[in-house]
Amino acid sequence: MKVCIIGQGYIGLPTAVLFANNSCEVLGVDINPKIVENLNEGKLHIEEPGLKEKLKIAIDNKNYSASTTPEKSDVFIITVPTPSNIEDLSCDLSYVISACESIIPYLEKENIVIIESTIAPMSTDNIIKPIFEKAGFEIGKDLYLSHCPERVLPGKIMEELINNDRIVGGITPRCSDKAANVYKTFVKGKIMKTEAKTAEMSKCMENTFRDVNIALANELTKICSKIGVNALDVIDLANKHPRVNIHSPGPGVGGHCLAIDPYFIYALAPEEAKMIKLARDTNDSMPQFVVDKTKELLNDIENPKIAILGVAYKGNTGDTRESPGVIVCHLLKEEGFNIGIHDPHVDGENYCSFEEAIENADICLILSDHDEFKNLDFNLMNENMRNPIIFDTKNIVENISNNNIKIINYGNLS
Ligand code: SAJ
Repeated sequence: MKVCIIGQGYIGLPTAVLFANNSCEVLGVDINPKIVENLNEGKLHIEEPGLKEKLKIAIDNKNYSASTTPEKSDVFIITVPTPSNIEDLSCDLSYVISACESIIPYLEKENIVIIESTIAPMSTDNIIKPIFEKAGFEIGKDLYLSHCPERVLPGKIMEELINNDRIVGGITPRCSDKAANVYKTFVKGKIMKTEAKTAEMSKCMENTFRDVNIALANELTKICSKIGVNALDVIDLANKHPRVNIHSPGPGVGGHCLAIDPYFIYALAPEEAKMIKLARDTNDSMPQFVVDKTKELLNDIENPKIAILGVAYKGNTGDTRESPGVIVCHLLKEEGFNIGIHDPHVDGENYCSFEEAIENADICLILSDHDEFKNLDFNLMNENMRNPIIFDTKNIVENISNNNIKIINYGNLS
């Protein structure tokens, strides 16, 4: 089976590598020539455990190559980004539409087309299907179109792509059958067949569920901070109830999924999607909450320096998309604070080493749950910080005994 995967990012590349290492001939297509050149040399532009080794195997076995243009294939899979439109927060399908148009010259009867990108409910029926019909195909008869949302967690993509259950939403039942057969190549989880629109809504709702529950934990933190209750103890104790699972509060919600997908639903039914919108607003308010609390902790220190540890939205990755850490830095800079930013997973001219960040700092603000921050060098911090205070918004710092450092987290913030 020849598989052409349009978009070689966080999802497209790992998916391409898995097909290639399961006896398929795979062409990974990306519009960025630099990414294509690097991939053909086995060089990655994303960080994902296990991916580099598996890409090397695929290239060595000549089962994977990258290109800027598609080729004739049996299966076409679209894995391009779907941002939200700035004006009405609806789902911006422009990349998906141009990816669909780019494969039309290479499409043949009996081909299978799968959209993996997260898209708003009804997009496959109302927008994507007509693109292929206009090109002369009859969906379900001579071209098989489905929406099969990816559901994997960055950092665990290589195992989750194989083991997670998979939703396959066809335009017709035959489309679902065809797509299900494609995924059987490497998926060990259950493959659940449904309609395209149900698959779209399920995917958007999975991420909305998490966003709303994180908002509840963040709201709890704000309430507890106001009335002097330990929010982290409350969560710990409440979660001992067999049917309660309060999520973890933090500096906000980042990434390309939870912070965006709820708006796809909201934009379709703003009058009804009240809780969904409120949760988004609550989570978006967290960076400012962190800034306000940081200012309170700094009290009256003149010209304070703030050390920022972590800007990635997710622990142990260098992913800064929609990251609350980046927003906190931006807000602090806007207010004229002197900040030193360190993230062991992110490079760039705005970042410095841990030592430089903490040098003469008056507070150390932890905004990502990287493993490196679990056991910080307290001696070094004691010697080099002007005021040894840590504000741990991710509740990650361990080993608090034997030091003079004051550790503030969402459990003792009032
Ligand atoms: N976060 C909290 N509190 C929590 C959990 C997460 O504040 O209790 C924050 C994180 O710090 C981060 C953000 O939420 O800023 C999102 O992180 P995440 O790790 O939960 O999720 P993503 O965006 O990396 O991946 C999600 C996953 N969806 C679900 O868990 C329902 C993943 O399975 C999806 O494949 C992915 O979205 C996607 O592509 O849609």
